[in-house]
Amino acid sequence: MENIPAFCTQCRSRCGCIAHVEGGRLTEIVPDPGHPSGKKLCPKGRAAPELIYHADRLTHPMRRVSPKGERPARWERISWGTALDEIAAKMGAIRAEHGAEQVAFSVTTPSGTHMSDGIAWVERFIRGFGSPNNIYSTEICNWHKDHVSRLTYGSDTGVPDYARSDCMLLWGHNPVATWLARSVEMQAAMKRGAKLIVVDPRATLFARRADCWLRLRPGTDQVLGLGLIHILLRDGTFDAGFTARWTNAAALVREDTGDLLRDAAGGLQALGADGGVVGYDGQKRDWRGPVALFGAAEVNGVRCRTALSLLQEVVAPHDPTSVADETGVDQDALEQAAQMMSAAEALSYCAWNGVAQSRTASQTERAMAILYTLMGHYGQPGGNVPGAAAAFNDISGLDLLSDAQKAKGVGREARPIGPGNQGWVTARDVYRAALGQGRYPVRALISFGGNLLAAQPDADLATEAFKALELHVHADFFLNATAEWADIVLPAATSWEREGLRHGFDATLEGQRRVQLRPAVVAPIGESRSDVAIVMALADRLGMSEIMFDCDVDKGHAHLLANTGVTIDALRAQPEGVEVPGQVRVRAHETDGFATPSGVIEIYSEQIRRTGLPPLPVWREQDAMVAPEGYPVRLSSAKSVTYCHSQHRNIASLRRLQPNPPLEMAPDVAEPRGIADGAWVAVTTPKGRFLAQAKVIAAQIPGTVVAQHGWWVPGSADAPYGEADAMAANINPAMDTSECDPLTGSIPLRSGWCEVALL
Ligand SMILES: Nc1nc2c(c(=O)[nH]1)N[C@H]1C(S)=C(S)[C@@H](COP(=O)(O)OP(=O)(O)OC[C@H]3O[C@@H](n4cnc5c(=O)[nH]c(N)nc54)[C@H](O)[C@@H]3O)O[C@H]1N2
Ligand SMILES: Nc1nc2c(c(=O)[nH]1)N[C@H]1C(S)=C(S)[C@@H](COP(=O)(O)OP(=O)(O)OC[C@H]3O[C@@H](n4cnc5c(=O)[nH]c(N)nc54)[C@H](O)[C@@H]3O)O[C@H]1N2
Ligand code: SF4
Ligand SMILES: [Mo]
Repeated sequence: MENIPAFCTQCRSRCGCIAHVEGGRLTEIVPDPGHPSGKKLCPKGRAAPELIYHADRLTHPMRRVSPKGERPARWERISWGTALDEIAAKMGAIRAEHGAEQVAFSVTTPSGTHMSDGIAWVERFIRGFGSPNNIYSTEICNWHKDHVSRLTYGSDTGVPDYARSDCMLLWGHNPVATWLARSVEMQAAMKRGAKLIVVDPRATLFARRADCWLRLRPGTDQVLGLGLIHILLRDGTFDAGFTARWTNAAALVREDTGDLLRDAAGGLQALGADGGVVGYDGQKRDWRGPVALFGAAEVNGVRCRTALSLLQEVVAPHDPTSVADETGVDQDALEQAAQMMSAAEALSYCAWNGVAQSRTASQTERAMAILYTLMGHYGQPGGNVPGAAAAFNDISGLDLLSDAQKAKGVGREARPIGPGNQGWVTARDVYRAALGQGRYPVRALISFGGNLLAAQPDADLATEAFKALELHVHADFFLNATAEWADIVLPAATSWEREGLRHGFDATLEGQRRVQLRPAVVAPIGESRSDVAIVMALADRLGMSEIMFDCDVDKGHAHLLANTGVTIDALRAQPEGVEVPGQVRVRAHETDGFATPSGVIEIYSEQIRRTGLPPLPVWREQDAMVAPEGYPVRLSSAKSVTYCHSQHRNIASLRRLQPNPPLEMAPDVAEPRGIADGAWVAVTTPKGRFLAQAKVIAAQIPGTVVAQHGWWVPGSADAPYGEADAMAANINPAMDTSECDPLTGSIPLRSGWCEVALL
């Protein structure tokens, strides 16, 4: 038996492991406790052999020979040469005749699939080809925490330094199910005595163990954030020193224009402690004199107020009583959470999907970032620390996509500082363009995994769009619901069947020093090929070889590592990975400032204001959640440890753990409707309907149900739906997309309304 050091790429945790291989077959994976994220493995990671050797794996390229939409689709086997020649020829022709933007792409999420360490190459190919249209789910996944956060901090929310935290805030994120290595670190911190605050409508494991659980109604997080800021400002329990020095809180805002007041050289101007005006010294990274955080001044006849005074006005309506009314959070718990945060020596936080899927996701992210800023722990030991352990060169090719091409991205005109800047677009914008409702028609869709029909709403629009496409290609391990519509499907190799490079394992700051070149542990099944091999073969045919490092993966990786002192040969010699010299820098702002346009944390955001949106996270009347007539129950969703999105229902060991789609129900929803645990129910929204099996949970916030997305396979033996209506349990057709977050395009997958009835 061979023991091969590896890591699992199946989810965001990226757990270090040892692969046991016998006679060329993977038999099992076991934890590698010496690895920074290797202490535990979950059931779906351990199911790797079942995934690799699954009877339904795609093993050769195929062309659909039945009409689009006919089910089951009929296929003929084709050679890789034929498939690649045909795809490249069509892509090249569309680019030459109409422009690269008319070829759209979709890439499955690197946070919940093996795309995790293929993504840089696939994106390099897409951007190098010149298309600004890549459906990437980022606006409902990570864009808020990783990019909206930049509008405030100048960088992402950073890595929570749990090893040194004494208080952890976990907000709309459930690492027990979705990020095992992070969950392990948090539990270790709790054992050490660190306090925990959880913001979640559901009684997750961490919510039940928390020192303070803010059990809120789905979709009301922004109000909660503003309420916590209200208390800090009311009591003066924020970090006034950090806030004054490192943010634009004291900066004056002109009442006439809403711009920040600037001196002739464009420098910020703050309210001085003596009531005058104080300039900013960009060299020293400090104000030229003592500043006041609250107050007003008249400067050359213009009335100005400090940014923090304006924030105080924004949070004024959100006193604890009204926050409790809107969010359902207990008032004492709210006060307790504010008190715990202010008392913390080292406060870290993390937030994810629970706050990223609503019409107000961006301003929610802003409220959380401002709250955290006011506490003064960003970049501090035990707080959230941005940056990597070494300077890695980016090979994902953002530099290859010109501004002119980016400007052509679908939806870019509506959201100028949204994900379109990276060439990431929403599914529905692409569908509409394919149907001729955009600035130009999208003629082709090339997908690297993903399951648009199951993981995204608007399936009807999607299938109309698919019918209109001139070329539709899908590379995957399996023929999923979306792949059935493709003209050509390509068999993709799993990460166990190919090499993969990961730099930084970010459950801890120390783990960020680990770089690992994971070897292929087994040979590819059938004729399957890695996504990287597929894009290289297409790049070669499209004359893009030079920009793809001569289609030589090692050359690209050598460039990625060029500044780190680590070589590819060293990585090959040590498959368990090597540590790069250097550490993640704490308090980097003390020497470098923050990477915002002003160099300080931007509580007042001129970048957002320039797009016509509020520069402070004001909760507007139209943001309030109002139940549509006849749909009184709040509807959200959450993930389980068993599955990733629409995957894994075909893995027998996992399906046994969770045979049916659950609907977690608060007792006050279940009881009056006569719904008992285990009953099958229909959930109806103004948009559609889905089926699920009731799970009544005593501690869940009243008035709320929480579903699980990703079901699109025939029901198990006791399910009231079968082969013919396999999509009956899919929640996304019932999700409304008519309104979206104006900055990012996020949609209200967590803040819907429904009615529930016994089947
Ligand atoms: N097992 C597994 N792991 C995964 C994935 C997977 O599909 N399965 N997917 C990966 C990907 S792509 C991602 S993005 C991450 C996501 O990781 P998480 O963010 O942890 O994912 P979720 O469980 O969807 O949502 C987190 C929590 O939000 C809560 N929640 C629901 N509505 C609200 C709300 O309105 N407000 C608040 N505050 N909380 C709310 C849910 O109850 C849930 O506990 O997981 C990654 N890891
Ligand atoms: N209602 C609701 N909808 C949601 C969410 C929610 O919480 N609620 N979560 C959203 C989130 S956070 C995300 S990220 C999206 C995810 O949405 P998708 O990215 O569409 O993810 P999946 O549905 O899991 O589809 C993954 C497909 O890619 C294939 N695959 C896996 N790895 C690879 C690989 O390395 N290469 C190739 N070529 N194929 C591969 C799998 O076999 C599978 O068929 O869903 C979103 N949809
Ligand atoms: S938590 Fe499970 S699926 Fe995710 S990386 Fe670890 S073993 Fe793999
Ligand atoms: Mo995601």
